[in-house]
Amino acid sequence: MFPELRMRRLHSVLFAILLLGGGREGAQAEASRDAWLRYARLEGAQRTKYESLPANLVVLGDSAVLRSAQGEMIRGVKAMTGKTLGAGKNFQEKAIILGTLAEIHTAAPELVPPHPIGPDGFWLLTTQVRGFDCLIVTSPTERGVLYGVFAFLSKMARGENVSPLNELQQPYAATRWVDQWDNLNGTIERGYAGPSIFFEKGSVRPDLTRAGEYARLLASIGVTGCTVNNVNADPRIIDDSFLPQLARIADAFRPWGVQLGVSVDLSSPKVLGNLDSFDPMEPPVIAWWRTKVDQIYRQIPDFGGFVVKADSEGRAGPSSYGRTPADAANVIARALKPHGGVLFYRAFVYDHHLDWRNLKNDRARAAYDIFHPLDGKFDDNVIVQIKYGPIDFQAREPVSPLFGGLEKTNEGIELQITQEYTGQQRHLVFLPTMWKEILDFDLRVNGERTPVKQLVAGKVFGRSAGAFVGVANVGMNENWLGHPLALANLYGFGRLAWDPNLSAETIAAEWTRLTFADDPVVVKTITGMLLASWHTYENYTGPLGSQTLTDILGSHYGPGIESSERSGWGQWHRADHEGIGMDRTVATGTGYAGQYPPAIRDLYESVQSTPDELLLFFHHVPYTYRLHSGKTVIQHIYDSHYEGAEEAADFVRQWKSLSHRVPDALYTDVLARLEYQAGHAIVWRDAICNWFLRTSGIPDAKGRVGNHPDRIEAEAMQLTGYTATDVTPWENASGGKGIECAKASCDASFHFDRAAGAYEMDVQYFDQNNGESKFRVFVRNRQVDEWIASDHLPATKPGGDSSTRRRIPSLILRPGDEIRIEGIPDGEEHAPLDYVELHAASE
Ligand code: GCV
Repeated sequence: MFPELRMRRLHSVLFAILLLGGGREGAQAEASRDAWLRYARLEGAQRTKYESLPANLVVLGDSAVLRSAQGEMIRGVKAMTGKTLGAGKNFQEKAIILGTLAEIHTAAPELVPPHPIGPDGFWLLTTQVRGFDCLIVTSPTERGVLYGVFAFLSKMARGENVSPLNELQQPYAATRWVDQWDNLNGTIERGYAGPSIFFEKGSVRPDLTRAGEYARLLASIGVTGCTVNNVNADPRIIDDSFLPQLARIADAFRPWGVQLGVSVDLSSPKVLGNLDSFDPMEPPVIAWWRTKVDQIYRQIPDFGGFVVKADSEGRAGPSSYGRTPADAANVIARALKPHGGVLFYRAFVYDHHLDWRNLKNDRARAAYDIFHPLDGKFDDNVIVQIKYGPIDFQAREPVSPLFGGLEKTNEGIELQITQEYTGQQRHLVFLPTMWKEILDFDLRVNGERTPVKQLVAGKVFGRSAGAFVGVANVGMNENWLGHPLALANLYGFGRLAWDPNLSAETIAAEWTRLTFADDPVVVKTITGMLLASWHTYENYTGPLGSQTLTDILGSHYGPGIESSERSGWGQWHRADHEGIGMDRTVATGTGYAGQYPPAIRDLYESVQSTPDELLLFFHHVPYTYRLHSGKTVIQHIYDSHYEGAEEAADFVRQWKSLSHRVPDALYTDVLARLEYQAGHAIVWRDAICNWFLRTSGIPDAKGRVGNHPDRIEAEAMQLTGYTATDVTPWENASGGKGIECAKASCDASFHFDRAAGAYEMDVQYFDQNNGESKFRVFVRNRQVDEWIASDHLPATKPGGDSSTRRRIPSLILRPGDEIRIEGIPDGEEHAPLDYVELHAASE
């Protein structure tokens, strides 16, 4: 190869690698493990605002948590203002004072909060004590003092006035936990940001730095506990030999007031304890749990408790012995009780071998059918942990009726921070917007106003506990969740658990300010993108409450419309040639609507009153059914998918307006992800629209579906070495086909036949994770681009998961020009191509 050509290729490969993800290391470093705790240096007037802040810090008491509070205050003030706080004397000079209410009261009895403060609540107060100006951060608990410090620093970082200050905050729900689905081998079920920060190769990691850093992040948003292992639990997690290792994680959490929890397998007494059974009512089993729990508390005195997934997706459960979830939960809860531990029993219990032919069968009914009759039978240190919807973290579901079905039982809501069904952190989806709708939904229990947030916080029925649980699945990636903007979901979860009355907009703006800067353009643009993103994703992935039309049998990522049908998993949408939707009415369907209190049952029972966005969750209707919007169902499907894809493309344009306003590496990282998302939104759009066009036989009134005049199918090109292959399911490739190369290299070419000019060319190809094919593009035999298909999409074959695009921004083309794509396969990936699309460059 000529040196000049080699250099050019090297440059273009480097560029390609940068775009495809190789450049993300630097970007992630910049996004930083500090996430929203960057404490960026304040400039000018912003800094002057805090000049009167006392220069000394007094800490009343000594404990690991108070030392964290002290260290955080020093770190934050120094980073933002440059000022190093000195150690002050107790109420003998102007100072910042940190301490519990009891300590403050001893030193200054006149300081009495305006209202009583509960545990974890805090009071921020600027006042004079013995003639000295003081800033007091206090709480009944040391953890609350730490939360107060974080709240104070957040105010500074967002440029809020902190003098005068008299603010009392109280968490809405007493229990605010995150769950991690980490396996002991270091992988994470439904984790999209690298390996576990806790485990590797069957043990706890020797270096738990990240676990400590995670606890700091959790504390900053008021999260009190973290369950570190998968709910599909490996029994070894509580094996005698493992407990000292767990104790190390608890040590890393403790300074931040985060309690350790673990998921346990109900068969543990049999598997670990060599008992004949794990029947929760058998005395040896009861004794086994008691001994095991006592042993745990000897090593981890502040252990938080267990999570149990049982009789669900193949997990062992009490049904094996004809026992109920309450029987199983109470036995373990009674072992935890003397130590103050909590048992989270998941209501995600269902039969995944349902007969799909029976139109009365309905997985959505399961949680209520099983748990409602047990109301009042659970001990008071059990929390029934309920997923927000009756199915499984879909982009749109009604709220679970079980929230209203437990009056004498503690309950908690399970939200999913990790984006399993919402784009797996490759798509931008800000989930607090959805969570707000769920939490604010008024279930009208007993005919009263009973929003979900009040029910799950235990406020409606005066329960002793209530909980918000978020499945986070952070990993070793520098920025914890993979997509830099996905951190807004972790932040948003904590903020809503603390105060579900905050608006999604407030949370988005707060997070943006803390993470990026106070530049109004940045805040407005990113906040706007975040707030739009859930609807955008819903628009291009699944219509009208029919659930995310993804591959439910595999990755849960790309389109897989029929994967949910004709199987026992019960995520049916029942689309056929005439119509779509599950009839869940009492009158003619599965009766699910009847699980809601009367006002809500009536809302969903009637097709007329069911809101459009949930129509297909509750009713089977013809494609020609007219929505409240005036559109037919089929036209809505077409329009919403085109709108969604356009909105995703617009995110790219919006982000580009921030070039030079956010750090370069971060800018590049997010841009590459948004460009990928815009391309994948088209894959989704086309798969769903084409499938419904073929199934319904009703054309798109706007003529778009199935018509792609700018597209040249790969299988229609002149092929040298390449052969056309069918893609399954057919709708996941344009024209149902792609091309693959079974040789060392192959060519696909065509002649340009449009007006001369500058064009943007999209090459749609398939990037599998079992090879790294190379592609080169030539125009008139001159190479114009090359790249390596080295992304790690969840796919080993051409299809909707692997389909991705390469955009070549500007090509000068003349009629008759030959455009040739050379594919060089690698491993199991046969340089697969789908199509090429050309748009005038100005479009
Ligand atoms: C941890 C869904 C997910 C599973 C998950 C399960 C659960 O089915 O796909 O990965 O298992 O929910 O919440 O238990």
